[in-house]
Amino acid sequence: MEALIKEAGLEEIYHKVKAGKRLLKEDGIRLYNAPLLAVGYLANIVRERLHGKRAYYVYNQHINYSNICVNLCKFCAFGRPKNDKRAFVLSLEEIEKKIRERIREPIHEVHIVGGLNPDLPFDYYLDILHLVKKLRPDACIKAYTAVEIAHFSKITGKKVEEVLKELKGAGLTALPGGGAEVFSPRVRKLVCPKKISGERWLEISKIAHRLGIFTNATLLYGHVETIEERIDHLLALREAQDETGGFICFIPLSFHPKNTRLSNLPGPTGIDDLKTIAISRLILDNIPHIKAYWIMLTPKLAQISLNFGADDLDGTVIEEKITHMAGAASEQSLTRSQLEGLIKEAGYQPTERDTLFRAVNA
Ligand code: V47
Repeated sequence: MEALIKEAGLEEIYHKVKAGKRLLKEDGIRLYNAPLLAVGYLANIVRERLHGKRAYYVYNQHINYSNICVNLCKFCAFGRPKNDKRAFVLSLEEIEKKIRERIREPIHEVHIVGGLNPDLPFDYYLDILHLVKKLRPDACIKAYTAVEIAHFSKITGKKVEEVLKELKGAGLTALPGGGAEVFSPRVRKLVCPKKISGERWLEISKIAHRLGIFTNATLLYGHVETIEERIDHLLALREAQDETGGFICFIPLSFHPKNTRLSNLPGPTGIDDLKTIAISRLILDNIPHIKAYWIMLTPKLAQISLNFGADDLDGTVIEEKITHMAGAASEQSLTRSQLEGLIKEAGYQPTERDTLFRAVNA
């Protein structure tokens, strides 16, 4: 056993990790109080057991169709009320233009999300999928978080099952993991009181899984939540995953305070970012992939995360709004060779993938 595990007093957790045994809530809290390198060492055991030397990325494009939102969460710098002068809605023609501008690029995923717009009809969302499918028949479409799905169900009066079936029929591949925030009702009351509950978010994800739609999951950390609330969030995801097996990837989202109504908060430190990635890898023993989202972490920290439990860097991205409106200093896009360079330098083999983590040949 490494001296750093002994020095950190993590022998018991080390033995569990080595034996593939499930960690408990106390273990998670313990790990948050342990030295970073010891936690990273443990997470790397699991990361390499699952993925060996592979590290994934996707050639993708983001489309944010509207920033008009009725929830207006305190941590969000993207959402606007509909009468705000910076409010926007993309027409189908504008979306078509964005897709066509990149049509010669080998994009394997189109990631589509937006605010909860009170005026757009459900057909608009179906039409986006039809359009993207028509223009890019071979790309996966990862669109509409569980929060948007709840909104579609509300505006149509249709059951979540029905909404999801129609979206799937129109070309949807998977749901992105946004909107989970922190499941704790205390935290939601403080930072996103109008958003669906954590229980509802989990329920909608599980309904998607039962319909054969895979989904991602997130945790927005580094604002008003406690360490215990973070661990409880991870445990709730692990329990849901035991039931359905439908989560593909977990993405810890590092809070960016700028231009939000929580701009008085400092946001997470680098140590906190890396520990959260590592502890997510260790607690979420049943979710295959952990993403270091470089847009939020910066490419530098995302690269280091590959040695701390993460196995995926997300992708090329191209025009991201949600984090950049909240002050992210990272680039709008990275090229395939930049992503591959980051991965190789961290000691891993770049593996280009699609939304479902199937390897693609460039
Ligand atoms: O739902 C909003 C969060 C999410 C801020 O599934 C913020 O592959 C930090 O979910 N600081 C959107 N985070 C991003 C997201 C995502 C990104 C990349 C890949 C995938 C995937 C999902 O970002 C929102 C919210 O939870 N968020 N504001 C902020 N100021």
